[in-house]
Amino acid sequence: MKLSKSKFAQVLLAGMAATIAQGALAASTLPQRWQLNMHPGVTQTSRDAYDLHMLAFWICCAIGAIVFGAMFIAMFRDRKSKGAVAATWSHNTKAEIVWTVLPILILIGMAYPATGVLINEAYTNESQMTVKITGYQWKWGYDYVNWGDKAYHVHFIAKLDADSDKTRQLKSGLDPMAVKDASGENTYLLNVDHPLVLPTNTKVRFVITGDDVIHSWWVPALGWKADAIPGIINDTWTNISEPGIYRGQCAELCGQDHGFMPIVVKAVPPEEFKAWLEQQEAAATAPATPAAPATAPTAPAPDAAPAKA
Ligand SMILES: [Cu+2]
Repeated sequence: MKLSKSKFAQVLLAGMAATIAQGALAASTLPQRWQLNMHPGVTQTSRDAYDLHMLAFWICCAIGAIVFGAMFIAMFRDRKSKGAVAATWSHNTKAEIVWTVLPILILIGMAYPATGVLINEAYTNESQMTVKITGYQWKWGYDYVNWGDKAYHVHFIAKLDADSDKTRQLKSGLDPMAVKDASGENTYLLNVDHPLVLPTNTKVRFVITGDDVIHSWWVPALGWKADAIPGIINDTWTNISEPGIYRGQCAELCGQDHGFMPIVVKAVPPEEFKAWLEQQEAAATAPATPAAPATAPTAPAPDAAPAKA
């Protein structure tokens, strides 16, 4: 397993290239090779969660450095070969108070900002639109309830995209790595036929429920996950700052196809969203107005009656 100098340089360069590529792909919220940290996400909630995670991380680093530092200094400086003799005292009230009170203070220091973030996340008032999300075995239902003051009747089901579905079949012989979206990103089991389209810079309230078993709606870039429980309505909200495609998955083991019900959120600027929503609304309400099928079945009826007589 000896690496020659040139081979070593090649490996090093490849590693550096991968790191640079990761930086270039920072805009993507999909996990990247060699990614070591969480993605900060695209909402204030997700950035708050990221900041809390970093706060806890640095506190852990500081504690680790102090504890292991003290341990290694003691082991090195006071080692037996240097003639160190162990102390004989066993209790020290002052030290015990310090190592009890200090962790309590650290925990309070971490819990205080975390509670603020949780309270903010639960505050669904003053939302500008409402979307109802329903978990089914094994797909997601979306209902656009309102946007601003206007009620909407847009409803659709989002399920695993055809490419992933074909590829996942037993003995399909298809290559999962070949399932890609328009940007060339591998989206095997991460793409749906109808993404949830949402406007950016808009406070969107979600009411989330389940139709059969417990599911959980989770898009990491938005910063939270919410259980979809039959008979219960959970509500939460988001406000996406950047247009883009954000992917997630059902995060509650919900049956044999649990791994095949991804979530895709497509965030677009409000003007684009308005046009899309109006188009969907027109399509949703259109069939009722012309009542085309109603005229067809009535026509044969008079013929049928005399024939019978
Ligand atoms: Cu599920």
